[in-house]
Amino acid sequence: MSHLPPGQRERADFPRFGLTQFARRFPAETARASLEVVGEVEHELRLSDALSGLPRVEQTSDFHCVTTWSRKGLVWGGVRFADFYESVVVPQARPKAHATLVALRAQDGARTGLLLADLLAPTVLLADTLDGEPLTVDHGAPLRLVAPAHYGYKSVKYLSRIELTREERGYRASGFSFMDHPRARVALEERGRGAPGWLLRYLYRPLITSTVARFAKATRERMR
Ligand SMILES: Nc1nc2c(c(=O)[nH]1)N[C@H]1C(S)=C(S)[C@@H](COP(=O)(O)O)O[C@H]1N2
Ligand SMILES: [Mo]
Repeated sequence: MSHLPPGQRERADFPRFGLTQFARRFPAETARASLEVVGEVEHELRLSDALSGLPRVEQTSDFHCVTTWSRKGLVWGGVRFADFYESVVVPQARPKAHATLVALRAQDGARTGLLLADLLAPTVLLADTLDGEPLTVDHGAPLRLVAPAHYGYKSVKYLSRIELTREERGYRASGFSFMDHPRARVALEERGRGAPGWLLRYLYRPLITSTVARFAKATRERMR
């Protein structure tokens, strides 16, 4: 028996999803998993193949969108963020000690952030496969973050840049700031800033159907 976190409902499919302003935005580069590491570091990095040479893992985890849909049992493949950080970022970029917050940026312009401590959890991956296949553009090719303990908006698709910064500087998020909780832990129902999580359930749930349709339509139009 596996329970869903508070306020979540299971979905059988795994829809392409996000803020509607991103429905028609797609990554320019879908083959090479390039990644920039910038900000409060001694040396900024421009990696052309972020996962190369790092130990690969497969992980099965549930995925929880803040709008209350959950998809169980996704099998992600890639590299643990912690391994990437310890084996590449620390020795090559040499982050400053006060850089404890990471602003995340995607090729489609999506932005959010997570505490470095949250990113270093063993369940956080830099993923390039899903269910044993290379990631599709729908699900974040060439490279996405997977942070299963946090709401889906922290699992940035088309990840292109990570910027290390000071916690007190904060980061700019994609939508309205109330929609982006700095930690967004699913178990604590940290859906957004300010408003209680249970209240946001009722605000977001009615938007799911039209959002799924809008993202699916954009995908179909891109294929034509
Ligand atoms: N770059 C980018 N990452 C994103 C989004 C997006 O629109 N653009 N949407 C987020 C949201 S709200 C969710 S629920 C998940 C959805 O992942 P999926 O489209 O692979 O199902 O991606 C997250 N990461
Ligand atoms: Mo989401």
